[in-house]
Amino acid sequence: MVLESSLRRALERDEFELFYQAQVDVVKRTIIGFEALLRWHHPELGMISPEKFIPLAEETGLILSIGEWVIRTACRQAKAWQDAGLPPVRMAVNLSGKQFRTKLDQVVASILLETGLGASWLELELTESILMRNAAENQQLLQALSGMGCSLSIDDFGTGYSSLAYLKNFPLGRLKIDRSFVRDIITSPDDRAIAKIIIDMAHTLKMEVTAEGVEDHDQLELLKSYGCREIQGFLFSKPVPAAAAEEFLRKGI
Ligand code: G
Ligand code: G
Ligand code: MN
Ligand code: NA
Repeated sequence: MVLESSLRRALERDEFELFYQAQVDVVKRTIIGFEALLRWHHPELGMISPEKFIPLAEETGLILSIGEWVIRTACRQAKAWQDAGLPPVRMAVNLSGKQFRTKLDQVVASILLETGLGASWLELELTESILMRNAAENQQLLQALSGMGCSLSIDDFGTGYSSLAYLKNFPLGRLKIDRSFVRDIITSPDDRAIAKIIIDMAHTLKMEVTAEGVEDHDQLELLKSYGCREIQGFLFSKPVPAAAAEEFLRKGI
């Protein structure tokens, strides 16, 4: 398949780029982190969404080398901003299920060593499906990553096949409320109830919580009134290239 062969060459041809979306402390109105989001500039097709090529990367196993590139590039960027004297921020990276296997801890450890980024600045976003499978092996990996100081969060929380047991069994620091619950939060009492319950549950379990997909002030104010302190969404910023993200860090959002 054509897309597959170009995906194979994309790394060596330097066609990937990370965009960064701000995560904002809504009380202090400061950026406390960025989520790194992968972009592929295909030479003929233009920009291709990760929704299209991540599944292909997973099928072909290319996700391992691409995923490693993502972690390295994100860590390097976070360290460069720190070295430039900008306010230090957390860097969140999405992990695919295929990446989540033995030796991921070693991969992450060597990238942290190589880039010089402190482990506590790196957050790994996991899906519920990652957390649901082969518990024993997973538990070791999660403990190893958490033990070396990385933060772990659950992405798209509430949309997967969840078991609340993993919230107590695994060293997870943050829930990210899926944007499908935020979208209609003003008009849908059900979505509102779900968002509120996730926020309360996170706080009860001494976890942090981030609402995703916040696009307007009404959503923001409602989430704030529920005690959600951190938001990510187009209201503050879309995912942007590194230079634009750096501007936000310099001038504020
Ligand atoms: O910004 P957005 O269109 O980039 O992201 C689309 C989807 O692709 C999201 O579900 C996001 O989690 C996923 N995604 C973006 N970047 C990466 C990445 O580096 N690795 C993995 N596994 N998924 C990513
Ligand atoms: O699955 P994950 O949460 O990693 O994916 C992040 C995706 O959500 C990216 O595609 C990003 O562009 C998108 N996104 C982030 N903020 C918003 C928002 O406020 N509105 C919408 N519609 N999408 C958003
Ligand atoms: Mn994510
Ligand atoms: Na999400």
